[in-house]
Amino acid sequence: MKQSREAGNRLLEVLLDLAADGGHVGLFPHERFDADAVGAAVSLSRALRSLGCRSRVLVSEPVPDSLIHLPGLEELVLFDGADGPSFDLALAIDCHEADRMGARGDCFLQAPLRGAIDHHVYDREPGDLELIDPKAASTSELVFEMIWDLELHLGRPLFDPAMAVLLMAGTITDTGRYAYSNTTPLCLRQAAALLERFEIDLPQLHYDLYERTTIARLQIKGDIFSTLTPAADGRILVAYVTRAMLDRRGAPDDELSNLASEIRAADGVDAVFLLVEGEDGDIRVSIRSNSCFDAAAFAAGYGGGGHRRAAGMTLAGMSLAEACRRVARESEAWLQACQGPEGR
Ligand SMILES: [Mn+2]
Repeated sequence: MKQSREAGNRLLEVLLDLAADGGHVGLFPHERFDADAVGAAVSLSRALRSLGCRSRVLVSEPVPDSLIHLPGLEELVLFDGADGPSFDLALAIDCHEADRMGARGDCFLQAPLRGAIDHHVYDREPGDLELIDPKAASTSELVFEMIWDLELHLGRPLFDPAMAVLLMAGTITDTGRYAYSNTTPLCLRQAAALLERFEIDLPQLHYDLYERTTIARLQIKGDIFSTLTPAADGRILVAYVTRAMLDRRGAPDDELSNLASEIRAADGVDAVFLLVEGEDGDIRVSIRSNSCFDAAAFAAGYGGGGHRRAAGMTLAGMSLAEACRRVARESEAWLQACQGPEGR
């Protein structure tokens, strides 16, 4: 906590210094960005420009259908793999490592000053400009605090209506609409402050984030649910989706991790694994847990990461069937280790 406050203060000082002479800041949300990564990045970028910085949000992929309703995303710059722009300061947003950035990683590493704003579990000593607080509900929560502090320091408003929607969207989705155990009093106070200052169409935002769907999405959801296989007497559930299943429905493969959260609601379930076959043959695994099962620690064993109750990892060099068997077998052993054979 103390570390993150100090890193936050150092970051603000560096940003104010850069703003004084029009410095160039690059913001790097993680690959396959979600509402939190992009909401935090674009909000900070807008605030930085208002301070006098040049600022750019570099992404690896176009905006997915599920997020096109968000304001301000026209400023995202799609990294084309050629020589990236050079930045005075590069910030990882909602992640802390270049290997979560895909092809943009080298561009990030070339910046003379690098930092991060993130709330994912971190397993080494954070650097001077790494504001990392795993207790924060979202990266949007951390960015809100930074912009708030900058407003106080400068004595003028920085938040705008687009940031209000972006930051709310980031926290709403990362907390499952203020329902998951990562929900903090602070993020609720932030929501109140934003609602007091701006006209936010909350019903529309919730509809866009949670209810709006397509026939293909409903169909693929049914297909995925029908693959559900219990292990450990139903305390673990494994589901999967192949490329062929997605192609048959013409369904995109974003937002699928929400289904893992939905599956977690089944009675008596401690851990859920949703395996998604990627275009490159790698298998992306979303993990959700309810109990002592530490999803982030499990994922870390495979080079993944995240939070205690929601994490992700990638498996390569094995078939989908093999991957399903492996996560079922290993997670059963993990569950026994944390709960004992008698269960909870
Ligand atoms: Mn996040």
